[in-house]
Amino acid sequence: MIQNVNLWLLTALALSSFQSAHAQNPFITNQFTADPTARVFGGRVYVYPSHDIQATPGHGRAGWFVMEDYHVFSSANLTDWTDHGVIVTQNKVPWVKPDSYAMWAPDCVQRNGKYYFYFPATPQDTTGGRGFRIGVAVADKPTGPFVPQPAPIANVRGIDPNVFIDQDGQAYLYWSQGNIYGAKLKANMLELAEEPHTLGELPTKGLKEGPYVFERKGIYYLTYPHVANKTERLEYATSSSPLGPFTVRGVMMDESPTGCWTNHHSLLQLNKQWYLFYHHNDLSPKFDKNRSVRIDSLSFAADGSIRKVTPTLRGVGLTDARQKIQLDRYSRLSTQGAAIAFLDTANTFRGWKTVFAGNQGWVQYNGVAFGAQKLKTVMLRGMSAAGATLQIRLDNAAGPVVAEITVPKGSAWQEVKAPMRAFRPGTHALYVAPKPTSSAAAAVEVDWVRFE
Ligand code: FUB
Repeated sequence: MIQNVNLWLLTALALSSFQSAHAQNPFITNQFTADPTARVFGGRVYVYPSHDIQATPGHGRAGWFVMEDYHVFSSANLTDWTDHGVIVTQNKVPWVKPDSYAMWAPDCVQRNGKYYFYFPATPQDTTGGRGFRIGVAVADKPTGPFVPQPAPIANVRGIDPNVFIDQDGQAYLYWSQGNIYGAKLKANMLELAEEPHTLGELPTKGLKEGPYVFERKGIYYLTYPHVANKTERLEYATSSSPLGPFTVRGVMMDESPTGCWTNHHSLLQLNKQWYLFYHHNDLSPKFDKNRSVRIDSLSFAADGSIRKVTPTLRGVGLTDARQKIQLDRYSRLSTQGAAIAFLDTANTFRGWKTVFAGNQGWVQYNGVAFGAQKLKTVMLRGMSAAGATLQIRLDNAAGPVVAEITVPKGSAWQEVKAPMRAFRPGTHALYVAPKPTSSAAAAVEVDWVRFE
């Protein structure tokens, strides 16, 4: 089915500069990112993730999470993302142990024109006990500069801060440390207004962490990763009040089929569509502590229950036909004759390719915006040892062939072009497959396709 698109996305796409095309999952590919908290400030989406890095001698613990700073990313359309750079770093927070590399999952909220960034870290001063504390940094803009408070929040020990501001203006801080805790915040957003509550109606077996609370139609949703079996899955509970009592409702996202041990999420509603931001280890399949953030659409049933989200590579939003369309972030892929591989296994940040092995393979990529202005040419980056011709159809296997494009014989990547046979305005899926031949089609690899 063609990607669900709303008018807002179409407008935003039309207005955007199309400088980059990262609508697909993962949507940040210039670094490892995890634990995404997404917020809308002034009509723009901001994502505050953790920033995983690799341990090097003397910098972080090998085989574990290594995080020294936070970046913030923003987008007007969930398709084109801007990295605004580092906003908080472990060496510049007065209370944080500078070589702890433990800047775990953060959150950021806006209140009275100020932006409050909440983050967990290891303190220098452990006289009150070992373990994580939670601090705040304050800015006038969502991208900073953020000024860290001199000390962590009193009476809070743990990780994964999340702040919810109710419609009556009361703000609540949630966090985890074995259990999930919550407490009212003072109006200054920097101190607890009461003793922490343990949100005790949640599962007692298996780790719970990463709370994210929101309200919809008078129902308060407490969502959290929980290890019910082997790895974390995303679950939720509901209540008629922000601090419970909560009733466990079910699973929003199953355990990762590929074994990424953590998951961590946030939810966002934008122009009537809900989205789930979460993470997976796409760019580091062999080491699940180098993660990457993803987005997929989410919906509610009439009774307020959350429909389970199936993770996709395609993600959300439209892809402009004039941008490089990464078919490897597919909507559908044939079970035989087509596969996805890294372009360069030594540098996964270079992305993926689609590998067609014969006549049976095909790939479908939904939500390509062709616009109204006629496009005449298809460009493709491909490689084929024996040479091969691909057919590009619109919508599905039965759709019209809009181009046939030949990748000449060769052992290097080539950018080839072909005329478009037909132009259909609007939004379509692309369906790409080797041109049927009487003998087995030669293998061909595709990095991207675009139109001009
Ligand atoms: O990113 C470090 C930790 O992994 C987070 O704080 C947890 O929620 C889990 O995602």
